[in-house]
Amino acid sequence: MDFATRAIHAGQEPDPATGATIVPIYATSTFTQSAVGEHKGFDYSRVANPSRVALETQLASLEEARYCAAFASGLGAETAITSLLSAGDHIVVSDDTYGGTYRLFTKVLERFGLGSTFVDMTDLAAVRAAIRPNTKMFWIETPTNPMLRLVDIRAMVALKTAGQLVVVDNTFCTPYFQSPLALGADIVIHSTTKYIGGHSDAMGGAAMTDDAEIAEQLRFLQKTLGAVLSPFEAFLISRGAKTLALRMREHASNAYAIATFLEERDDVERVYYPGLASHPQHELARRQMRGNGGIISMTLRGPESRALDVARTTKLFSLAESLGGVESLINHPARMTHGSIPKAERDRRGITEGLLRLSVGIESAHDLIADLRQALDATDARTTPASRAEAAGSADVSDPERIPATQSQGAPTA
Ligand code: P1T
Repeated sequence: MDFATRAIHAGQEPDPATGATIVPIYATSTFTQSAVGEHKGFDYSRVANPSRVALETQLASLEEARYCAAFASGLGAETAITSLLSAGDHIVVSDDTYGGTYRLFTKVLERFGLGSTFVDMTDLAAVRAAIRPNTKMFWIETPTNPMLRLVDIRAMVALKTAGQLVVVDNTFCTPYFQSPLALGADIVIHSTTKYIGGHSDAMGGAAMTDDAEIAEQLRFLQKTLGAVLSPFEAFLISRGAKTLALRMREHASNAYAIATFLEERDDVERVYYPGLASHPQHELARRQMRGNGGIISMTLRGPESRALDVARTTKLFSLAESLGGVESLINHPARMTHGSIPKAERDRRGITEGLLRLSVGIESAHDLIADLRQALDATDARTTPASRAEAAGSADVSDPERIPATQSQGAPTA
């Protein structure tokens, strides 16, 4: 069956007790047993819950995986996957990852004796040089967050030897646009908070694999670490996932239109989007991905204050962390999503003060472009700092929809 059909039908059998067409929210922590050990396959919701199982079946089908385990967040899934390893093991990680992933690896796993080396995975020689005798895992984000660099999954799989696992974070592409397991990866991880849920109303994560032994270990870790998805969140994410195909097509076509618009502006120094011919790995994108997704980053000309001004001047693009919802978001990675990465590291990756990341929603592309145009024009790089401050200040008073300046200065929160 095709993707769009599986998205709606996989795991969604009518409820056996009532015939309810939509899988109910099984809001129960426990299940009554008829005798000790005699039950209908469920005994305690941390271990398994029918709403979660329905979602796991649906997501496994979308990723064309044999197994899926759902977690309370993307980081919950990451915690479980990295817990497959032991103290003394080593992970090679792509050096441009979500800031929270960087924080987990450097601030927590390191303390438990699980070392990691961050490396530019677009450079295979650098990856080879980073491999140690105790390397047990390659952790790949592709496209990377927020620089939209691509990692060649097949080439990475070719590097691995027995006993090593290749893990791919497929959050940005989703299974609609990229199939890491088919390219040889061992585990796919998702923040289902993003495109899979798709409506910015639920936190979740998932790990998929074709390997029965890994799946069994992940199930063990799911119930043992306890970062499980609630039945209500499972319902929301499952409902969102049913329209994943439709949404991804819209995200990608809107993003392409916006990336093209941005690339033509003199006051935008650089646009990062794998669908642009100017992207250094455009060929790899065409080979590895079936579409380019909805995330664009751009480096603006002018000082950091201009990027902050743009971020608070857009009206349809909400200034917020996260991505992948139907509504458009704008984010200043250096101060927000990637604030937990030290500045020197950020600068090395290109996460400068002038960088903005857009999560392009499924509103009208025409309206989104108009919104970006007015924000860029209002904060033109050629205006003086004084006139910018004046323009921003007066607009704050006159326009109730405008985000107050203080909100753009917040400490990294996620
Ligand atoms: O937020 P959570 O569901 O725990 O997912 C973590 C995560 C994992 N992988 C990728 C590629 C991600 O982008 C994220 C979360 N990212 C954001 C919140 C963000 O704004 O980039």
